Amino acid sequence: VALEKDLRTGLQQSQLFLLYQAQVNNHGHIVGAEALVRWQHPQHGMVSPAEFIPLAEDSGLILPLGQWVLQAACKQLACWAQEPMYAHLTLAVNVSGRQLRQPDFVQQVLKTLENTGAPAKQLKLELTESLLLDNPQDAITKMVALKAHGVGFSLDDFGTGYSSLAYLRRLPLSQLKIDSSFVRDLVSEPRAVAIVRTIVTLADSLGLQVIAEGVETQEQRDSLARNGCHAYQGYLFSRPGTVEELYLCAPDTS
Ligand code: G
Ligand code: G
Ligand code: MN
Ligand code: NA
Repeated sequence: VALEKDLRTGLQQSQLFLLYQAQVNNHGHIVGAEALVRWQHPQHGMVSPAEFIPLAEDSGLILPLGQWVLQAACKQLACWAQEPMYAHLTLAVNVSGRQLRQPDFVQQVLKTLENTGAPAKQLKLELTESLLLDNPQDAITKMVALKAHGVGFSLDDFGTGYSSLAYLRRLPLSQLKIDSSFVRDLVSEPRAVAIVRTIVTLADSLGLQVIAEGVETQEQRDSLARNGCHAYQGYLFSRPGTVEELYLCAPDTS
């Protein structure tokens, strides 16, 4: 409860900030980033989102927090759009269930794109399977509306939830994100390789892009590439860092 009150204050006092983790293609060039929120608590230091996002969801603070993240991410995207070197970068933003369930979620996203000047085509919203299962029809309707403006959708932690193939067929996704648990076991477990290969095949037949998360070693990256993966994210390429740190990653010159 004390932490919740601190979070409310922290949100008002700009204690939250975004870090960016690079997403690279098969040539090793950066094609985008995922925005990951951080909280610099005045006494406790850095608090992990794994700790404060669930808290924010329970208290409803996730709504102003989520809006702050979206606004900050779109400002960054608008900045990149002005720079020829960075104009092609996409930015992925995590969306929580409670955020998506807001009746005016679509309008909020569109308004934020408009007032920041961020190009809709370069915004990717990351949703999880469990979040979508809550009320699939409502989620699909909102996704379709945003997609019509160019916003992309990535299914985060893919393979760990319970999404049926029937839903997958109906969801207007642009990307599947292979969960880090499969990536971690790739080199030691043939069954993890089989799952990765199946996800890639499924994505290819549905016309979706596949990105793997939590890629920490060259062996993992090579196994993913051999099995048809399109893009990668993880400590092997870059830790979540400031935007300046992100610029140190290899630019996409292809
Ligand atoms: O950045 P890190 O890997 O520590 O993130 C921990 C968890 O917090 C992950 O599940 C991640 O998806 C989530 N997370 C990070 N940033 C955000 C955000 O801006 N909004 C939401 N809803 N979740 C986030
Ligand atoms: O749930 P989501 O996938 O959005 O969260 C991403 C989380 O994974 C963040 O907390 C981020 O810091 C973490 N992360 C990113 N890359 C790696 C990695 O290579 N290894 C590990 N262990 N964690 C990672
Ligand atoms: Mn994510
Ligand atoms: Na994930």
